[in-house]
Amino acid sequence: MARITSIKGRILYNSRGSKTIEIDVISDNKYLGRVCSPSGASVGKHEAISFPQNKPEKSLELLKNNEKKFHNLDSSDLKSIHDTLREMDSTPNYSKIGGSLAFALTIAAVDSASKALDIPLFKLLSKKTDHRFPFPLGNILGGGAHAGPGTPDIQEILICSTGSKTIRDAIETNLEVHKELGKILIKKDPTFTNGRGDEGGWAPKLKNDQALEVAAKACEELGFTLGKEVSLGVDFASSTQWNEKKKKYIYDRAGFENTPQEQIDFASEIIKKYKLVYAEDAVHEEAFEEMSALTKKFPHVLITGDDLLVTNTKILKKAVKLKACNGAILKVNQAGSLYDALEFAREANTNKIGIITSHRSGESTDAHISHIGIATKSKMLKVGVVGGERIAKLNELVRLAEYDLIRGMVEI
Ligand code: 2PG
Ligand code: MG
Repeated sequence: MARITSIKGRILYNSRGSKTIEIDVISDNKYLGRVCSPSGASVGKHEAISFPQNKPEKSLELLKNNEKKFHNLDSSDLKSIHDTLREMDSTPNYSKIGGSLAFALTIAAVDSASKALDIPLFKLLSKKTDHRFPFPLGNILGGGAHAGPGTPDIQEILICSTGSKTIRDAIETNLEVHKELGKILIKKDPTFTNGRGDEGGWAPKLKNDQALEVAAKACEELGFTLGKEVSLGVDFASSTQWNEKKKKYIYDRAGFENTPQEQIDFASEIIKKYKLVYAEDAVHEEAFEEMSALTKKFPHVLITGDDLLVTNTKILKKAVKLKACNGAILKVNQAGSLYDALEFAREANTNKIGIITSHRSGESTDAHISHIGIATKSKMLKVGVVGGERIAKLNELVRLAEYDLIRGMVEI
């Protein structure tokens, strides 16, 4: 067993250049666990808040005043660490200490324990022996809250190498499609600047349908059949379009509006036409009934809740009751602590809801979520395709393939 001997925090910057915090947890005076907090741009209403009063400095000040409470705790004992955080902040959304502190401190503690015990992090988090690789799911074309005016309203068009038998092949296939799409975009518009959105997906001046067309074309030009060797996914991030007053989805950039029923039809058309394997937040974050309709209609597509569930076990229970999804995004910082997120994963697995462990649009170069994705039996790991902070997570998967501890890819 390793015991926490010190905790320290600092202000750093995420991939968007915004301030964030990094936490060092040291066990037995020498084993360093280090984690930097990510943050979202399209944020769910019920997520843990990042920092009290939006000030990372406040979280660090609170940590400094309470650091001793964590000393001597077993750094692998997530429950005790979580409970100690909860003594500092019992609000549902970590409004006192900030979800970023809960995120970084709990993951840094187990990171430190994994070093002290010389066990890979995923194995420390899940003692089982049947670990498998999740399929990488990566943003190849971005719009919405992740890219500027002129790009599609739809936030993310994603690629998943559904036919791959190895993690390296899955990563390389995603890279190939991303690259091919870049070539197609420049051919289509010679003035295209190679601009990319927050997550490394191309950010061209295209409407939704044109963007989907070119994404499909990139797969086909490489000789792939959609829905076989590779499949497309979409994060509609529909809360961005939802206008509560008008009770309509406003597609500003494309220039149309959808009633709730038209939105279901809009998403259904896209799912069918492009043989999507994955559809995230196809309706807004409180539209449980519409999500149920889609889940019923497409039992073989991962109809996934992100803003809908915000990695919150209570909300997931409600969604399960209403059959509102068959896929669940897991973002530790939406929940707050890693303990909260693992509870969410347990609930999802018990109810056969496919887990998609995900990055945030504002990221660090940490790769802990690759381990968390394996430990939670995630079907997919949504971490982008290119960009240093995205590739760091994919490269970690390649390293992990060297161990004989992981047996191939999960089933989707
Ligand atoms: C999402 C995420 C990650 P953000 O909506 O799924 O792709 O974006 O981190 O901005 O919420
Ligand atoms: Mg999302």
